[in-house]
Amino acid sequence: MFEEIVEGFVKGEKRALSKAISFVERFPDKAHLLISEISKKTGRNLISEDIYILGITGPPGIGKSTLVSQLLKRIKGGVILCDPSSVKVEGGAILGDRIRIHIESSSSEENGGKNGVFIRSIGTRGEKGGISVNTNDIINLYILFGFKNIIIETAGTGQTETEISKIADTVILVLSPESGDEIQFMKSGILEIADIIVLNKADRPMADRIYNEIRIALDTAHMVMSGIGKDIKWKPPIIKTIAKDGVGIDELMLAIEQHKDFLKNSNYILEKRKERVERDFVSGLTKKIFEVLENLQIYRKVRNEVLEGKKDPYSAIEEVYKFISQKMS
Ligand SMILES: Nc1nc2c(ncn2[C@@H]2O[C@H](COP(=O)(O)OP(=O)(O)O)[C@@H](O)[C@H]2O)c(=O)[nH]1
Ligand SMILES: [Mg+2]
Repeated sequence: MFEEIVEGFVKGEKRALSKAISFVERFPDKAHLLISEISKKTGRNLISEDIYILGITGPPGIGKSTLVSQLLKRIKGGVILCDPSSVKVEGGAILGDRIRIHIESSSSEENGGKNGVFIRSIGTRGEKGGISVNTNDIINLYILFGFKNIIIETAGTGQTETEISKIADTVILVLSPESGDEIQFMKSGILEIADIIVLNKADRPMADRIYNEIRIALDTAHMVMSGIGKDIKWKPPIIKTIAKDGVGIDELMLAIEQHKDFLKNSNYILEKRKERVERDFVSGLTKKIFEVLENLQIYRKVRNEVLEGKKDPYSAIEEVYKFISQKMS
């Protein structure tokens, strides 16, 4: 069933990669079947230390996509754009991002670029904030395809930012001179989210004032964390950029390299890789087990009794659990 996709994938055809992504998006419950086939054929290691995942987060309109397109002039790899606005605005938002990145990046070409860059926009289906359910599958497909760098752009709400820091090795938090409120809101949380802070739209008035506010927020966060005994070894740099004009991108690249070195030296990348693969494994398996459960007569019977108010959910749990453990022992 997957032969054509798998064959093309192994040959390094971007059309096959594109088809594989469409498949996992359309049939999430069968995604593991396709990915396992591909994984067997390519033999690539999902927990390799050579892989680097960069997350870019921040409010909509702050310049994330513009930054990504600038970075793509210097980094090659697979890009995932999680755009929550694409849920509401039919087609338009996705297209907008694609076109902007397409035009501004000299090296990118959607679906079939020859320069080692591949960009995919995905809707988020209203999931928590900016990260789609399929993000991990797509990351794994990129890794299996052979990309060493993966960039994920996600529009930030508080929750998404924590999500992205679980997935990405380096998280860039993008702010702008208009972000005063956000900085107040985040305060000490800022250190838990951001490895690098970008102050984009530095061409706008008040950029210096906001720069200082971020500096103070970071210092305070640092003091608070040290105060509660947390040993903070990495202090996020603040990089001023004008993404639309390519200003500050070299400095940003330097900060990215420095953070990468920091991670490598502290053995952190491998740990993160393992955690990600474990999460995939456990959540995938849980879903499968639940499918089995839903087909059990006792589950459906007990569930109905709970819904009809005939049984309390706590004893219902015990009843189903006992049934299953007896069957399995
Ligand atoms: N003034 C100014 N505008 C920028 C800058 N970077 C991006 N923009 C503009 O901000 C708007 C939103 O950019 P976009 O990259 O789509 O933001 P995203 O929603 O965070 O991905 C676009 O019109 C960009 O041209 C900048 O450094 N300065
Ligand atoms: Mg964008």
